[in-house]
Amino acid sequence: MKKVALIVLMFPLLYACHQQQKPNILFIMSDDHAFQAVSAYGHGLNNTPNIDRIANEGAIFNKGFVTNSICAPSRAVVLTGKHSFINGKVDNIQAFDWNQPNFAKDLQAIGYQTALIGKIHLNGLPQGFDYSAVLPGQGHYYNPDFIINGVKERINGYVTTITTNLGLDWLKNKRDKTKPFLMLYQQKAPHRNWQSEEKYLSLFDDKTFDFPENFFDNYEGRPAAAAQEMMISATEEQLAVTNGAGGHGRWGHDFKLLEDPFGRDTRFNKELDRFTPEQKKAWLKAYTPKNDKMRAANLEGKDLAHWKFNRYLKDYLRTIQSVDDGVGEVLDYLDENGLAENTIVVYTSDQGFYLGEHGWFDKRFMYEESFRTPILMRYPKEIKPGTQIDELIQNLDFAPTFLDYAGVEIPEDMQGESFRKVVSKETSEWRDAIYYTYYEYPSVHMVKRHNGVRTDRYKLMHFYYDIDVWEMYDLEKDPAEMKNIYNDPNYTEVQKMMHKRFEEMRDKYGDSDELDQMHIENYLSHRKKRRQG
Ligand code: SGN
Ligand code: CA
Repeated sequence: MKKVALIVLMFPLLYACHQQQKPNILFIMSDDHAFQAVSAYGHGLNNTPNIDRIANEGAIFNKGFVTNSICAPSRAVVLTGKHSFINGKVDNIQAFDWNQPNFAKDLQAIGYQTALIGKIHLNGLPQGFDYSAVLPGQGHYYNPDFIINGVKERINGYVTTITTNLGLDWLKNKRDKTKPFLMLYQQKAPHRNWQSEEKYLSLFDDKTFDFPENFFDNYEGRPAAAAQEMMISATEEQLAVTNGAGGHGRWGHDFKLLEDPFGRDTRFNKELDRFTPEQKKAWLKAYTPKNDKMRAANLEGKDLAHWKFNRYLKDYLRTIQSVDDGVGEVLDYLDENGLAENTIVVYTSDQGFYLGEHGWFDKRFMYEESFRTPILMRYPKEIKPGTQIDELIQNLDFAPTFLDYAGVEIPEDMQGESFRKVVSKETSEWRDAIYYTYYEYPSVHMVKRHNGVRTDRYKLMHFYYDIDVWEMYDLEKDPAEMKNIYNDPNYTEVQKMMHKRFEEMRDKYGDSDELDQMHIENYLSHRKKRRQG
């Protein structure tokens, strides 16, 4: 009898202990962070020692991909574990339905305490989070507004630092320490227009970066690639077409020639108005001498392209340095509070980015640099330090994976799969193909609608709507995707096989020509309404 009473008495305690056994989840996502700019991937552009720590003490994913290479849709895929055409958030423009299930809601339901901090880029009040402190829309780099539990307030300072501080404050002071936690800690950086923190304004000044090999691409055999508006070094004619619409790299906004020599692009000057006098002073001090030197050099042709490429890349990498600092602070907090062992840490981005490959910045295309995304993951209980993952993993898989770790049954209609056993190396059984869709067209950067399938070696893509073009690549022979081998007689069998895989993928995930057509109609009517309203 006594024994029974004791067990009954101890039950809440045992329950609490059991709850604590559930792993915490710290999901770190930055915006537009190319894997080429995470030093753990070995490209040698920059140093990200804190992000690298996650891989050194855990796993690095060499074939991590998104399903739709653009911000808001990617976030919707992460939350729901469903492709864009199922969760409904196909582009940055149309609304996201927060009423649908998401993995944060599922974790909340079993007693997790949940927080969402930083950029989310989805309209409406986030659902599934006990605490949220988010940027409205894209947010600002300097003195940004935040919406904290639904209430807007301006916070002075630099956005990356503020986001980190909000995250640390939640971990230290707002968290219920008896509960397992889920924290989505999501940075705005390194999103365009790459405004760095004051202390990094001169980082890389002593460095010169070489063009990637295919910077001067002629887009032969790839008409959709030729039609984009995301050139780092566009001609004046190209700039004139897109000026105002924000496409190709712009003198003021992107290259920060504080006054546009052609007198058109004053948007960046306007943004400086947001700065405090001290911030502005630091910026002018750093940029004015560099800009004067550039103007005096009267650069042309390849030299001018090289200057633009360097200005772009350095600004981009500078913003990443602050992201890395923040990761370091949060990892230190876990260490110092005995949380490292029982916390799953993921570092990723909402998609990849072009750092001059094909002459570009931005993303959207299913070509590797933007289709891929960095994924690094640490969980000492199950992942060995230095693990390399070469399976085809997608951002679609995060939700079911986290639910798996938390011991929640994965809802049947989630389309991703748990990669828990892949990353612990308990299984080598995994999918051998992945599916991709992109919809936001016509829009900024003018990347045409397309979809496709990628296997370990080959990629088949279809561009449609105002074009009907297939592309195919042999990634083993042509990793830079410069030669479209669609209809190449040497690949007839491969082409047949890839078409079959493409149809299989569309069937498996529930995509179709009818859905594509519906998205086109929705998009056009939405744009029309916006123009009228
Ligand atoms: C803004 C950027 C674009 C970028 C989109 C989407 N222009 O429009 O370059 O492609 O956001 O980015 S900017 O001049 O306003 O920075 S996303 O990450 O939100 O998808
Ligand atoms: Ca993005």
